[in-house]
Amino acid sequence: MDTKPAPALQQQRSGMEQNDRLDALQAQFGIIGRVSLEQGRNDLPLVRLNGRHGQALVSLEGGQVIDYTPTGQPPLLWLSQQSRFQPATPIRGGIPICWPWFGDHPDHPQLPAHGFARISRWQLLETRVEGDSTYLQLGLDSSAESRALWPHDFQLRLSICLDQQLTLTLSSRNTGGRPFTITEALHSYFRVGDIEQLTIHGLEGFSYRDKLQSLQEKTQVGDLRISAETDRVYLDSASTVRLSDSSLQRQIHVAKRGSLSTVVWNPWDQKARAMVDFDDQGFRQMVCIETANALSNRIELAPGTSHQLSCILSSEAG
Ligand code: TA6
Repeated sequence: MDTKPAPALQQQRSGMEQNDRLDALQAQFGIIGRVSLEQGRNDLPLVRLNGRHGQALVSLEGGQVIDYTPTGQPPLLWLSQQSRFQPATPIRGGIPICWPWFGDHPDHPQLPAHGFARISRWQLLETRVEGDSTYLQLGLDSSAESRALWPHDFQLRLSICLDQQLTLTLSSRNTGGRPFTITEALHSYFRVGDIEQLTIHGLEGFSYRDKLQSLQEKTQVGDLRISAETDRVYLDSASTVRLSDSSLQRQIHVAKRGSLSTVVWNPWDQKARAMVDFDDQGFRQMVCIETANALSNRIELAPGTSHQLSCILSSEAG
């Protein structure tokens, strides 16, 4: 196992080369009025999806949705203004892809937290439009660099559908000759008006592991309100979570398929200040509700088999 810090999992490109490449991607994948390529901060390539019901912005660096704004509403996702937008560096906010491990690597804590998918350059594979639905598919396959971090062969596909909701499906396929185990998360950062005016429904009665108290097992009693640092992994739960935001007068629904864990995280003030890419007061306008398979909900994949993890995000005023 390579114990050096994670190598940058993509080649640096010159400015000109990047522009040429973006033009080529636009020519191959652009769809007038619905899909376009653009350069984000530090020239990172972004794919903008448009539709009657909203718009979304996806970074090829990390395969990460960084904006989702339903028509007539404020953005649904939170994105730190301090995010660094550098290659091989996690983007703080949106929907990071945590794969092939959630949290610290179980045996090698010096490896990148939340795995390497979110610090890799994903390939743009397909775009298409069907009526009001706009589709995008990204891919990340095993490589010499990834094998240096995790000695398995895989094929990852992220399918994104923008219509009346935003659906992400992360498909993991074992293309090697040995079984492997993954933990994973669509680590969604939701934008709220005021964290202390938010009620989280749908987790009552489920047991969770409290990451702030050595993974102590507890049970959720009633709805969840957040008024301090919170970092919990709810287990064996396939339920939809509803965020009732009385500040923005909005209900957000986080439905899921192929996921038995739901992670709830807010760093609160001290942790937020300690993170250079996290706005000091940003914790007041965000909460992470993560669609995951973590801890005992890990996934074993035999050679030639695959697993799909989906989150379906929707919202309405009220
Ligand atoms: O999902 C919750 C969590 O695991 C927290 O413990 C915190 O570490 C958060 O993810 C953010 O992790 P990151 O590596 O993106 O700073």
